[in-house]
Amino acid sequence: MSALVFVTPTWDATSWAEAMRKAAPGLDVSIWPDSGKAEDVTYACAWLPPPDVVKSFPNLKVIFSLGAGVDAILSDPTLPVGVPIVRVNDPDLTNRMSEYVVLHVLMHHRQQRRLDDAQAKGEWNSFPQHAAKDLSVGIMGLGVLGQDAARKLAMLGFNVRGWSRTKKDIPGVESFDAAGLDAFLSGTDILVSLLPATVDTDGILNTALFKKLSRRGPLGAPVIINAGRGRQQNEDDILACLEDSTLLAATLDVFHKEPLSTSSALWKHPRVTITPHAAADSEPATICSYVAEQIRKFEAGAPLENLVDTKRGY
Ligand code: NDP
Ligand code: OXD
Repeated sequence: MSALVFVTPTWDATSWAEAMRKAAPGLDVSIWPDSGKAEDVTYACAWLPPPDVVKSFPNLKVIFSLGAGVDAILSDPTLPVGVPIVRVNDPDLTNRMSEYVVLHVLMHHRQQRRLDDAQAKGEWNSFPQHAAKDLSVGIMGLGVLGQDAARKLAMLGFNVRGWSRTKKDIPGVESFDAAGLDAFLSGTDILVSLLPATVDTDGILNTALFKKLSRRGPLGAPVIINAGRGRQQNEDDILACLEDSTLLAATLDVFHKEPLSTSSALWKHPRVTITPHAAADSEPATICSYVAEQIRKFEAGAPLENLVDTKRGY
C-alpha cells in the first residue's frame, strides 16, 4: 500500500487526512510527525514544511503543494532534489479567485465604499457612475487564475489587459509580455496582481510602478487589488501613494507578514479594503480529490500535471 503524509506544521491537518482517506481509500494516510516508517512514505502534501522533514522520506515519489502558490513549499531549502512538485490547479479554487477579483473590481468601479460611507452618515449622496467599458482592468499574472478572472471581467464589459512573462492569446483580452510592462501599466485603471511570489516579483508593487498607471480613467486615480502574495507589495509605498493621490484605493488580501499586525496603518485607512488571505480558500475535500486523482493517474503511468518549475519558482 502507498503511504501519504501531510506536513503542515502551521495548521491542524486532521480534517485533511480524513478527506484524503475518503478520496483515496487505498492510501495509508498520516500526519507528520506521527508518520510511521519514513521508508514507506511515497507522497507528501505540504505547506511550509520545516527544513529536513520532506527530505527525511527517502522513497518519496511526488510532493504536492496544498495551494496554487508554491512559495510555501519552495521556502524549504532542503527539499529533495529530483522529486517532482505538483501544485493545485482546481476549478473550485479558480472560481473562488475570480469571484474575489470580480467582487473587488466592481466594488471600486461602482464606488461602493463611498456609498457605504454615505449610508453610515444617513446621507442621500448620489454621484456619477460610469460604464464598465470606460474602465480598464489590468491583470498581472495571466496564468490559471489570471486568465479565468480576465475572461469573466471581459464578459462584464470591462476593457481587460494582462501582463505575463509570455504573451497570451485570450479573446477580448489585450496581452503584454514581460517587456511590455510600461505599456501595460499606462493603460490600466484598476491593477490586479495574481502573480506568484518569486525573486522576480518580490516588491514589484511599489511607488515607481504605481506612478506608471493610467490617471485618465473615470475614477480619477488608479486602484490596486493584490491577491497574489504579500511579498510583492511595498506596504509603506501603498500608504504613501494613497496619501499623495498616486493611488485612489487598494484591496489587499495578502501581506508581507500574515496575520497583518494590529498596529498596521492599513487596517484603519478609509480607502483600503483588507481581507485575511481569503480570496480563494483551499477546501480539504476538493483539494484531496484533486491530489487523489493525480496519484491515480500517476500510478497508472500518466505524466504528472501542473508541475512546478523550481528554477522559475512557480
Ligand atoms: P500560474 O503559475 O498559473 O500563473 C502565474 C502567472 O504569472 C503566469 O502567467 C506567469 O507568466 C506570470 N508570471 C510569473 N512570473 C512573472 C514575471 N516575473 N513577470 C511577468 N509575469 C510573470 O499561477 P496561478 O494563476 O495558479 O496562481 C497565481 C498566484 O496566485 C499563486 O502563485 C499564488 O501566489 C496566488 N494565490 C493566492 C490565493 C489567495 O487566496 N490569495 C489563492 C491561490 C493562489 P507565464 O504565463 O508567461 O509563465
Ligand atoms: C494558495 C493560497 O496558494 O491559498 O492556494 O494562497
